[in-house]
Amino acid sequence: MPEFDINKLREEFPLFVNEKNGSVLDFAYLDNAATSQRPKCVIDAEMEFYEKHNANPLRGSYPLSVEATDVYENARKSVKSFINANSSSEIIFTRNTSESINLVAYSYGLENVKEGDEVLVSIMEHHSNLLPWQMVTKKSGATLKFIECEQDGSLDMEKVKNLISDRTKIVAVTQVSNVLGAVNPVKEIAKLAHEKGAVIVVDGAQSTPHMKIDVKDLDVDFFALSGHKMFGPMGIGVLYGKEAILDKMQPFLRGGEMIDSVSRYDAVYAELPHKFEAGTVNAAGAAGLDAAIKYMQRIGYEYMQERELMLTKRALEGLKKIPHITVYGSDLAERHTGILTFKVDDVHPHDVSEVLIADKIAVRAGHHCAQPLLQYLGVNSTTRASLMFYNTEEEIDKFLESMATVRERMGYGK
Ligand code: 7TS
Repeated sequence: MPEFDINKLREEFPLFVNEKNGSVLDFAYLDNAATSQRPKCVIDAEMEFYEKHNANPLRGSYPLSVEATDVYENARKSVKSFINANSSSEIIFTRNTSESINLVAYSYGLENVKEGDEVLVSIMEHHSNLLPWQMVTKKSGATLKFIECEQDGSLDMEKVKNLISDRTKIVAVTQVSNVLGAVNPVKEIAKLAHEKGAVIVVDGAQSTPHMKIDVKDLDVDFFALSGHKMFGPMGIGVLYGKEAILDKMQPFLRGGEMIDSVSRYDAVYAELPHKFEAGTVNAAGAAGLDAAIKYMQRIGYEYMQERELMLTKRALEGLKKIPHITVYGSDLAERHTGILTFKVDDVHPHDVSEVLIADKIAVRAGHHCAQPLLQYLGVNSTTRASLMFYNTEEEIDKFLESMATVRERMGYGK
């Protein structure tokens, strides 16, 4: 495993470097589950597209447009290898995970889910992997069913097995919960879904920054990810889909560059993946995502995971020592994927985050776009710290020191 100097690695992130004096910023960014920070190579790649290759990709045959197309299509190849898809045709660029899942809901869900059918989701879904299925089941007259999780955030596979029946058409689950950090056994769920003839849609927004994804090994039908959560740009996401399924689906959006030919009243759609990419694409974003993938490959999951676990352990063990704090989900740092969601007795989660903000620590408070999970946990809102490998022990200690003062500063004593 390569060894890196973490301070040197942090210097690759412009936001961690104070522009004025070149020293590292005195600011702990612990909201990585909302969006990661981006290394300079990603920002440069995006800028380089506009500075050196800018033309509308996939259209002109003049050299600049061909270059733009190459940048865009090379990014697609990069994503294909990154998640081990069979072919680049299975990689559709979208804006983000939300759009990817909506694509599946509109183009696959509405066509294939009928009255009497069932769609199964887990209770820990982000709204992005819930609302589209609410829409599909409401429009089709199908039933939306929920897999509830255990106290530690895990799924009881016996319960999952019992919930998947011949009526199940779609199983939509997140690989990693953005609230509990729990990792769901998507490979096993995919097997159960396939045994009953259902397809599985996996929300990979929170998993891709932290673990190797192999869609072939997982045998999932659809997999969605967001560039901005994995060191890439905002506004670029991916939908992976098995070619045989994507081929049969109708387009989600219609317009420029997604056609083969058009007559007055009809159109023949383009082949995959362009059938699903209407209008001018985000080529600069794709270039940035390509750079993010190369960045992750340079650092390696092994190094990132080791650091994340060390930091998560430090934070979790530290929180456990402070009275009146409850951390949701597993007792084990290994099961948190760097995400720690917690409450402080008597103190509103937004007040907790205000104390942390006053101490220059950025966390998120609220329902984290997973309201049904919070209702299931019996809370309205929580505070969440989410870590990335580039966080430091000093930042965790600063966070813990601040957390130890929350109740006192809010007038509840120690
Ligand atoms: N799925 C999961 C599991 C997520 O955590 C998020 C974003 C999304 C889907 C949506 O991703 P988007 O790129 O389409 O916006 N989660 C969060 C969060 O936890 N805090 O801010 C955004």
